[in-house]
Amino acid sequence: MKYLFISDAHGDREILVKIFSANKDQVTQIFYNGDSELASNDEVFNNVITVAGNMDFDRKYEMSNHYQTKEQSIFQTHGHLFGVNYALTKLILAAKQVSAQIVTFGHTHQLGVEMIDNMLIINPGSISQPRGQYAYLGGTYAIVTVTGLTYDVQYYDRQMMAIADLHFIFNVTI
Ligand SMILES: [Mn+2]
Repeated sequence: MKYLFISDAHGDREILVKIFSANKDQVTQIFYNGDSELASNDEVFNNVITVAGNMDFDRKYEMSNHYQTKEQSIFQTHGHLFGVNYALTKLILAAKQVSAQIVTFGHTHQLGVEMIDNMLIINPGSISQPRGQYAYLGGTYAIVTVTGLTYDVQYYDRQMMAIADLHFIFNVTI
């Protein structure tokens, strides 16, 4: 299974068209984590799972999603409702309530990935307005490849080039 996570384009529709069209047939599912500032029914989001960001005023967006398949349980939300600028505690508690294996969010515009309590917690960063130590990359998204109990996490830049320093392997412990 391969999942593409991307967030916080803030009106930069063209980059979403580019990345989605290049990847839609290559991954199992694309998740857009909010703050597109586009309509929820924009055709760019066809077959993409979206959530509302604090800058999305279309009320048809979901505030969070629980994606559940036979293989995977993924909790997706933008993050502002869970105070992710301050701590991940509330987000993690909500994810545990749905027995999530992967938790994905945005909002901070800072990429990050770690395992907490056997859950992969991933922020793909902002594709258009990155902040923090990786802002120089100009924007990022991430692809997670799940093989058995292993998560392979690769971040990409706006040119869809893999960033060598941002490749991580995590294992679920049983
Ligand atoms: Mn944002």
